[in-house]
Parts: sequence; C-alpha cells; structure tokens
Amino acid sequence: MTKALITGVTGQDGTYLADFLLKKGYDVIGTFRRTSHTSLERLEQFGIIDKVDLVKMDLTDPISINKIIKNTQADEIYNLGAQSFVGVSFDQPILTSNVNALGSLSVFDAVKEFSPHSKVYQASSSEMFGNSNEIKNEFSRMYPASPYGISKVFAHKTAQHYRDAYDMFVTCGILFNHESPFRGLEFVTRKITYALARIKAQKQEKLVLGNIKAKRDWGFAGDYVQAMWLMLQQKKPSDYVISTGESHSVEEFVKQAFEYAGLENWEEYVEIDKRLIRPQDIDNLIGDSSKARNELNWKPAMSYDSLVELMVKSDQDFFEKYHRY
Ligand code: GDR
Repeated sequence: MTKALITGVTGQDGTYLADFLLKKGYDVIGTFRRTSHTSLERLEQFGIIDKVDLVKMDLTDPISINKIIKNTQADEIYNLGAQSFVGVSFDQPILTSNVNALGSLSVFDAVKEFSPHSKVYQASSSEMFGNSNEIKNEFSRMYPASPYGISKVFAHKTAQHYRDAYDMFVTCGILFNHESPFRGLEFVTRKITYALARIKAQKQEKLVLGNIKAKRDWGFAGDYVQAMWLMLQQKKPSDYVISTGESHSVEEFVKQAFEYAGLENWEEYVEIDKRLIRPQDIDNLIGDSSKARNELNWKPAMSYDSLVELMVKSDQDFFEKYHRY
C-alpha cells in the first residue's frame, strides 16, 4: 500500500487530497495542529475522518516534525500545512514566516535526515509573484506583496535548494487561487457565498468587503489536488504552475453569485470597509499552466461559472437543510 503523509490535512486542500488518495487505495496519514478549537469538520463532512490516520504535529516544532517523518517513512509527503490567509500575514508576519518558511525548511530537512526516499510536494503559491501585468509561468519574476508571499518564496527556494543540493525529490506546485464549498470563511469567495445565503435567509443585511477590483485566477480545489498527485508520479521533480488561465474580479464574482441566487441589485447589499483593504494587494493574477497541461496531461475540469454556481448552491442548500446560520 502506498503511504502518503499530508501536513495540514484538516484544511480545504488537505481534505480533498486525502479523499482523492484514499480512493486510489493509499494509506493516508494526516497531521493537524492541536488547538482549543481544532476543526475536523471537513474530514467529517467528507466521511473520511475514520479512514485517515490523524497525528499531531506543529510546523513550528521541529521535534514533532522529525518524529512524524521518521516514524511514517511515507512514500509521498504533501506539505500543505500553512498560515494560508494572506490578510492575516500583515498582522502576524512572524508567525506566518515561522510556519510557512521555517516550517517547510524543517520538513525538507527532516526528510533529508530521516526519510530520504520520500517524494515531497511543496505547496507554493501564486502570491509569490506579486504585481505585474504579465501572465505568470514557472520562470516569472518573484516580487511578493505580502509577508505570506515572502514566506512562500523562502519555502519555494528552499525546496529547490534541497532538490539540487541533496538530490531529493522535491516538487513545487505553484497553485493559483482554488476554491470550493469547503473553502474557509475568511477567503473572499466563500465569504461572499456564505453571506449571500444568510442574506437570502434574512439573517444578515450586508456583505462587507475590501478591494473588490482585485482580479484572481480562480479554479476548483478538487481539480487542483489531482495536479499535486500527478506531480509526484513524474520521473523527476520540478515546478509547475496550476491555474485556469482566466481571471475575474471580486466584483464580478459577487455580481455573478448574486445573479445565481436570484438577487439582482448586488450593489444594495455590498459595503466597502477600508479596514479590509490590505496594506499592499495584487491587482491581477493569471497563470499559464501549459507545462502542467503538456507534461502532466492535467487541465481544470470545472469552469469558473460552474464553480460560482456550485459554491452559491452549496451554501444555500446547507442553510435550508440544517437551518443553521
Ligand atoms: P488570496 O485570497 O489573498 O488571493 O490568497 P483571498 O480570497 O483572501 O483574497 C482574494 C482577493 O480578494 C480581495 N478581497 C478580500 N479578501 C478577503 N479575504 N476578504 C474580503 O473581505 C475581501 N475583499 C476583497 C483581497 O484583497 C484579494 O485581492 C489565496 C490563499 O488561499 C493563499 O493561501 C493562496 O496561496 C493564494 O490564494 C493562491
């Protein structure tokens, strides 16, 4: 049985990936951080909480990392654990760096010392590129615009260094934004669809947002975890951009979501709060995933329109079914 270790298994991507690997017959070990409010909800909703071997590990604690990596001897390690909210990284830059940058370094080093046969997937991010008008590929300049982006550049470069210096199989997936009904409520797409369901149910009056002119290349998380797996099935480690190749503004997302929900005048419900505007933001991100399409034979299956519809419908159905707001 192929053994996979997923750091951050309780997150959106961790859950989709665990489900995907279990269906392929993998033995899945997932790490999570013990906190007073540990969320195992997603794993429960997917019906896989009893199928994943859950172990406690904290990316800021190298002792726990060394122990888990040594004991697991996984064939594949997916390093998805992170402080993944860009907005929070401006307020907690040191925590973000400790988890995302030094945490990833600790994982690579633990693999080198204790499990050198493991293939490693590193969750790199389109946030590494920062602002520029070009469509981004694996060679685009990195000029990050947030402490989060900076921490991801550190981890990305460190991954490449371990690959080159120690001949390790470390592959980086440079994923552009990827969403789903299981996206955390703090990210803008889910914030919109969740608020919309509450507005429709008359439990909330306004949707308060920041920079609605920002444009992102939004894909479906379920498609993106397949790309992660494909990357580790290649003969050689490399870097791959994973994206749809089209971008839409937050405003367009709001408008379309409101239309699906049958509410025409979205402007009446949306308020802008300057406090939600980041000290620095990226205006537009579009990725060129030709390399992944050619080498991995991967392409996104779900369109942007279907993604918006799925997320709107899912939040509405949930509220209607459980009357929970
Ligand atoms: P992002 O995702 O920062 O691109 O990073 P997010 O959904 O947080 O923001 C997207 C854009 O929307 C603007 N925005 C708002 N964002 C949030 N969260 N809340 C708001 O109220 C709001 N109003 C406008 C933001 O300013 C931004 O421009 C995501 C994360 O998943 C990262 O971990 C990942 O690496 C990248 O995508 C690829």
